Amino acid sequence: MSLVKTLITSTALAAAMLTAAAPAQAQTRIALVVKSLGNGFFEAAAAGARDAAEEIGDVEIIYTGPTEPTAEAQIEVINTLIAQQVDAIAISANDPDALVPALQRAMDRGITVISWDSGVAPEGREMHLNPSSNELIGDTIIRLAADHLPDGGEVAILSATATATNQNIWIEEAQKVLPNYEGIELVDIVYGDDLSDKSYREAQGLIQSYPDLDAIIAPTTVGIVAAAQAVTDAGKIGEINVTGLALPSEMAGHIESGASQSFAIWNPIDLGYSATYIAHALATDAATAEPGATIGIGHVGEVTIGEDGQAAMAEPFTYDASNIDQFKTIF
Ligand code: RAM
Repeated sequence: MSLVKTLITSTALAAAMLTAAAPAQAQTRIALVVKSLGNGFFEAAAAGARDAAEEIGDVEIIYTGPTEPTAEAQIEVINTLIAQQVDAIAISANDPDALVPALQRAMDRGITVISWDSGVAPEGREMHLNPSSNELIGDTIIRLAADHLPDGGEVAILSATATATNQNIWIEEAQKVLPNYEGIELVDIVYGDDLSDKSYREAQGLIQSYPDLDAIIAPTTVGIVAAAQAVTDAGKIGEINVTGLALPSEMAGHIESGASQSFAIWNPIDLGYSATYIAHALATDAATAEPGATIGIGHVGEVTIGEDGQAAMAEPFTYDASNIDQFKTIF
């Protein structure tokens, strides 16, 4: 690109020749497939994807996903995208294995497939982009609860779907580090399926089943808001701290009320932006998804693919009453 620019500015003749010789650049159609539509986290990621598309130029973003977060519904979406002959599919998966046959069909037809946020098993994608290190996220969600329980206490996890790759890995990592947090007891893990009403009912169930519960940890932006509302409605603010992963825009009120002391998240806009840069680089053969390959991701920098076919972005950032106002208008 910069070489082309230099030539163009060097002489008018070269510019004319270049213009005449350059073939029309084909548009790259990248489908950003999310777990479900209507989730603010994915809408923020889609905004990042559109930013990337605008910067790269000649990229069309097809933001799509099912209304409910199930693998079956995502398979239908994938089949439609195969029929539309998109150039790339960048998916946040509702199940690591169930999507593999459909995504393999896509790859057989020359479609670039990557997963981001919530991964697909290696045979169903070219690479996976993690928002951060899984170990770090697992440790962070326990630490957020433990920070406010100096004498220990009972905590329960309210997750997304039982098959979500990302939440399941984070919970596994959280359980590994639990012994490092003296006195913190994990009493239950329940699933709200990233649906507000089901998450609310599951949080109510936890509140009723565990009268001494000290914290609900929801590693999902949908679950955490529902849990904070359930704690508020049960009159348990100050008794049960709701924490986990959330969007500042969706949790500002619950930080203000005290239903949540703090929570963490990475930048979802940057995540969608980066997934788009990677999908574009692979779809246009500007990069290959091999271990050790480094792929440029615009203003975010670059990522290097590890031996396991995965790359990771930034550390999660913690939000609380001291900084939420700065971020609640961004995502
Ligand atoms: C929800 C989704 C998403 C997850 C975030 C933290 O929006 O489950 O996959 O990364 O929460």
